[in-house]
Amino acid sequence: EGVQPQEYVLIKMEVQQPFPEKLKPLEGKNVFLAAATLRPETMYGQTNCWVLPEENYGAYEINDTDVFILTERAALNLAYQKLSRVLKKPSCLVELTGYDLIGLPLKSPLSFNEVIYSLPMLTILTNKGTGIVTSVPSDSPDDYMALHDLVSKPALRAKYGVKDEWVLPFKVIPIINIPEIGDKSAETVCTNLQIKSQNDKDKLAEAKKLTYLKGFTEGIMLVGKFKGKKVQDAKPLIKDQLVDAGLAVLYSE
Ligand code: A2H
Repeated sequence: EGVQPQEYVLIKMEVQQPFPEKLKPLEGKNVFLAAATLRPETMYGQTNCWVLPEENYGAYEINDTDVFILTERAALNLAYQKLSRVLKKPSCLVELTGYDLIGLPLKSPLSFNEVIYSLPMLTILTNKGTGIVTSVPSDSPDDYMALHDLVSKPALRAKYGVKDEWVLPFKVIPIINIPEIGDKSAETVCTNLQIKSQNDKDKLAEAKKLTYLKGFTEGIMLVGKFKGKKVQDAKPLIKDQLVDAGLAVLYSE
């Protein structure tokens, strides 16, 4: 962990009805997978959500109406940031694992895809964020490769019970232009570097170096309310818009 606190935007990805058996006790509440992101301006391009199959998650009461699914570690931090029904105390309604979350249909703020599914990602770190990550394969090399793995490997889909219709057709949505790289920077850089899978750590680190700084300093929004604006100018505006509309909350750790 760094010296400076990291501020994440938690995107409220709403679980759609009907709830599966495990989530039935939550019937009547607004239930969200709470994805931690540093890039709220990319939410237009969400194609799915990521969970870690072997991780423990819980459904925590945030207030009288909202329930967030995330790790216990994150729930405890949230409780100290006034994001718990009981002050400083996480209130868990249902204990879950990542496996329970695979295949959940979600409605996520700003996403052009109206329904997206929760899918397995094997590189999620358990010691940061919420353990839930939203997937934007146009602009995140990690997301692009994890999705590419599921699309190109039927055996991987079978292993985690991922239905074909949750990942296919695989469509990367252009949302940001980066000069000299293009409109789908993550896909372009992963292809150019011939990255083989989500586990190709060194090459993925290189891909991220090539895209992130440039995306932030030179990227231009291709879509949404701030189309034509620079990413660095649009980002705080989109963050505020999401928070003000109750579609996201801020969280530090
Ligand atoms: B970002 P930092 Cl388009 N394990 O959101 C692994 N990755 C995690 C995580 C976890 N526990 N929690 C969050 N993340 C991801 C969008 C995005 C992100 C784009 C481009 C870059 C990018 C869509 N995925 O992150 O280590 C989340 O993915 C670049 C760093 O705390 C979150 O933002 O700095 C970011 O990593 C947080 O990473």
